[in-house]
Amino acid sequence: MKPSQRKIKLLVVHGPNLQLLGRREVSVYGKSTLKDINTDLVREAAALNVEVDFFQSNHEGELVDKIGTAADAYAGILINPAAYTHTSIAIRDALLGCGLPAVEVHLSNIYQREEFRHKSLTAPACRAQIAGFGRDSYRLGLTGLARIVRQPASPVRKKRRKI
Ligand code: CA2
Repeated sequence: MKPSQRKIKLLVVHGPNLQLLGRREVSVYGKSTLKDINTDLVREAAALNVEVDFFQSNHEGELVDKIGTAADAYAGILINPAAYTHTSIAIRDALLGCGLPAVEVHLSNIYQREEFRHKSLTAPACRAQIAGFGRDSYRLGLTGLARIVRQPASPVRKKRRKI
């Protein structure tokens, strides 16, 4: 199989405490579990003709390691850094360093919540951010990421000759 015929693979990264979804804080994050969200993403990936793998960790270093090696196997990253969104320079640097396009997603609208959630350290390292659509943020984020990954690299502009 030619490399160009290989299916695009995208990595979905879930940050700390997201494994608790659907069991606690239901009034804020809804009833859906992480498994439900991953199931949505597998279905959406099939419709988009891409593959998805999942990684969840409560540990900053593990998230950094996974992002750091992602370019070996994946064409892009969909990430909910959860609380690390607001604190982690390490994850921001890993996203910038891995060279892959990333899309940040949040279940809640972080800008409507406590002030400390208004600042995302990781979003500037991502091509886009989607927040506030609940479980659908992930599906919408995956669609956007697939579009970004498929976009042809913009042509290098030819320098004009001085006349
Ligand atoms: O809205 C989001 O997706 C967040 O990334 C969720 C994070 C929060 O720290 C961010 O500010 C916004 C929290 C994820 C942990 O979710 C829990 C679910 C159930 C029980 C406890 C935490």
